[in-house]
Amino acid sequence: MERTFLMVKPDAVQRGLMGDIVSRFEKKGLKLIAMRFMLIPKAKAEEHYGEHKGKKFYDPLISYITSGPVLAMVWEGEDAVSVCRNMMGKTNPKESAPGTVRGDYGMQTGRNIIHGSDSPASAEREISIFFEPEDIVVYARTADQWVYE
Ligand code: D4T
Repeated sequence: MERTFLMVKPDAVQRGLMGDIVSRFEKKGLKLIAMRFMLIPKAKAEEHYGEHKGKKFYDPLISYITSGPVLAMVWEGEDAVSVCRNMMGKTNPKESAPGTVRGDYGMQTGRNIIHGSDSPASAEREISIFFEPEDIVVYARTADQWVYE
């Protein structure tokens, strides 16, 4: 099983979309193993988006992601990274397909609703920024026998 890091961004929290977004991943068959509603300290935001430092959208991105609470989560499932990326849609919500989170709710890249890890290695790095190992809830989910053959 693979793990991925997802985060409902401040715009989606303010717009009351948390429940819908969590529900989509839950209904898909992914398993929630950690969740934290939080304000991101600036240093953590800078660590998370370190690869974008120096780009023209970096400062607005850090302001945006620290502008209000976010819902940080870890989800587990077969190929969880790519499954979740497909459900999120393209980075620019104007180009995201209807039926995806960004395609259904977003209008601009700078307010694109949700973050999701882009590889298993990124997932591992991002999970360690937002969660301690003991925050991960290990449990058997009985419905898994109806999700996987
Ligand atoms: P995140 O990381 O938020 O899930 O987005 P993506 O993985 O889909 O896209 P990304 O890493 O290329 O961009 C990170 C973050 O920066 C914002 N952004 C990006 C922006 O404001 N302007 C831009 O031109 C780009 C490329 C949106 C997402």
